Amino acid sequence: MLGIIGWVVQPVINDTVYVGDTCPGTAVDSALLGVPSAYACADVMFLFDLTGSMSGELSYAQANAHAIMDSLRSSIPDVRFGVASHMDYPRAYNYCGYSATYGSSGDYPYRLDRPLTHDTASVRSAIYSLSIGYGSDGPESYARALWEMIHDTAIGWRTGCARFVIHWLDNIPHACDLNDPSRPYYANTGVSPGRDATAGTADDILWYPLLRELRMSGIRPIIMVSASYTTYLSWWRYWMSDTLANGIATIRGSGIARQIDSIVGATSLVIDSLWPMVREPTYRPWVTFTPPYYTGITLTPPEDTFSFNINFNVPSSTSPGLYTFHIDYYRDAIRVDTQLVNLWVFSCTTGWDDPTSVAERKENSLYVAGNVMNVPANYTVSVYSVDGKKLLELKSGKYDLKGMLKPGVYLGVAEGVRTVKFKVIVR
Ligand SMILES: [Ca+2]
Repeated sequence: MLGIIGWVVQPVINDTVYVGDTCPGTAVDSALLGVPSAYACADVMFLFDLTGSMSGELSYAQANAHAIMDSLRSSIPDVRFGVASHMDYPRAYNYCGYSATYGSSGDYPYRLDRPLTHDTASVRSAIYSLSIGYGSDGPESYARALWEMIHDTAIGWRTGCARFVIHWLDNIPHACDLNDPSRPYYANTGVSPGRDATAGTADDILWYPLLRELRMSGIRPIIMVSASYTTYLSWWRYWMSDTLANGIATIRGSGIARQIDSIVGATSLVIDSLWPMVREPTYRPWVTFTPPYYTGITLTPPEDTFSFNINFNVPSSTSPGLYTFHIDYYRDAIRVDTQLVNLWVFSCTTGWDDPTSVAERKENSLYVAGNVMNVPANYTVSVYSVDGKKLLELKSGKYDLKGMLKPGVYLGVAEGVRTVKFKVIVR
């Protein structure tokens, strides 16, 4: 039979050492997770539609790039910025009931202009180096550009930080599934052909699955609809609604720095779902959380706390030893906290593991009784702390551990005729 004797939950959430109890193999503890109502860090991509009608928007963004970044930096301690842009595919398509020339020669459907960086001067210069193209028909390669926000690994999103894409645009995407009359907004805008630029292949991008994927990736779009062409604002509001992409769509206003700062700030108060997960798949069946998640949260500044009961269930076939894994806590798709778990699993044979219930012991055998350990002639016992540090090596003899170790739980490893790992409690 196996049991959990001691585990340590390291400081990220609570600087507390948890000590488990006795066999059999289930132990319970709880974690209290503090969630601040402001972001500690964020990554922000500026994504520009550079088709002909967007020239006023680009000039405005260029003139205000510094103010936007300064404003966000004053409210979020650690924020990085990047730049990407698009016009449309520079060719004609005739697919899923729509035929048109998407863009002109020189247009492109997606380009990463500056990966995420703390260097705001380089971001500003990347925005200044953008230039307006064409775009031909009304719909543009928005689906492709937003898809790349998830799949272009060169962007460099950080796992533990809030993620935003500020997309400056004025039209609607190409995508075959946009033409769905069961939706409140629909139009026939043709194929979004994906990276291979070929219609009807596996990498074609569908709009509604993309909205869901953005949401699942924790990438929150902030759609800045051009102030000079607001026809599609209600469409984007629908697509950004909390059941689809869960982003924000608004008209680009005249105080853009403050506008973006306040949108980003408002998102930090709302959490769809807060949930813990064991990072290493092997250990997932070992742990259950109660509740498994919290949902529909609106935070009250400066911080709210959420508690989880953690139940460890070590499979009966597990070998004794130290098992180390992580519990990650996510707010939506963003990892906000981590606990390191060091879990000792002992051989829980009666008489070895519980010093208070040793029924039979002989003077020349290995036994622990209270704080006293007897090590027989043919054995060496090493005593380890629960985080794996070797503290003692005991040869043959009788030892009062009270004078040798602080009160607590330790691992004993006896090596001799056989090897036994057992719990040592010093009171
Ligand atoms: Ca177009």
